[in-house]
Amino acid sequence: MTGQLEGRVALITGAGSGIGRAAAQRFAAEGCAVAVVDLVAAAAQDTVDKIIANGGRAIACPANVTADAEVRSAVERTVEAFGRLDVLYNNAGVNSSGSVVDATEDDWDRCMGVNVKGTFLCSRAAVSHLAASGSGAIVNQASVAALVGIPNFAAYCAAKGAVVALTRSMAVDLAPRGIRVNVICPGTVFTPLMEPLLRARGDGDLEAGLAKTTVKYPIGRLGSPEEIASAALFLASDQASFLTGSVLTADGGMTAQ
Ligand code: 1HS
Repeated sequence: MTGQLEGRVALITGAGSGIGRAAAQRFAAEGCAVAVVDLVAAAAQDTVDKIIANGGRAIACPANVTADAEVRSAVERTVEAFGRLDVLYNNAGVNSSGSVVDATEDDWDRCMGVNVKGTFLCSRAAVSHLAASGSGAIVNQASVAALVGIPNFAAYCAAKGAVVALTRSMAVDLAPRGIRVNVICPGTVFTPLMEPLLRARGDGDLEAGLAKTTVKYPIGRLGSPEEIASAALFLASDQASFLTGSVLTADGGMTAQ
């Protein structure tokens, strides 16, 4: 590893599993102290234990990203522990089920709450610290679902589209404070978030669902959490110093067709 985030501090939401955990581990390996935020305390602690076992620095901050008081507490704990905050990776997300015909209101509210309101609340709580760092960066997590219609995924498509629009809004508003804001649109990665969708797509057969999904990807496979973490690292680092308001697809060509 090359120390791309040496001396920096990052807060990563949804870092108890999947892409968030991979990013927490990668950022730590690049010299970054990491606040691991997750709804599930044990999952957050597990990520922290893995980082510390590899000689990195991390703390667990269990929090619900839709609850402002919990979000603010996680940010303040991070700054107390590590003295600063340079990077916010708004990775926490949930999917949805159903088309506009049959999606439920509860499903819609939960999906918009975690994906969109969570991004808003975490960003709002972090802005003053990111501005003070002098190298502040926010990385938001959207999806290819922000760019193309995915069947039976109405709320998720809408939520991720909103995250892209919010990213552009934040990029404009926060540039004068020295904070860059960019968004990743990952294609499908096999994570706990995706497993139910893939299983449903295969009528209960996960392998069949995976096969139906893989054919959508010109590169011939799904992504890995580590590949999305690499994209996040780039956007968080000084390597991306002229990027703000950018929408980075990391999707094996899925939206290039
Ligand atoms: C959940 C993730 O953001 C991907 S959206 C679904 C894309 S695909 O499986 O229909 O190619």
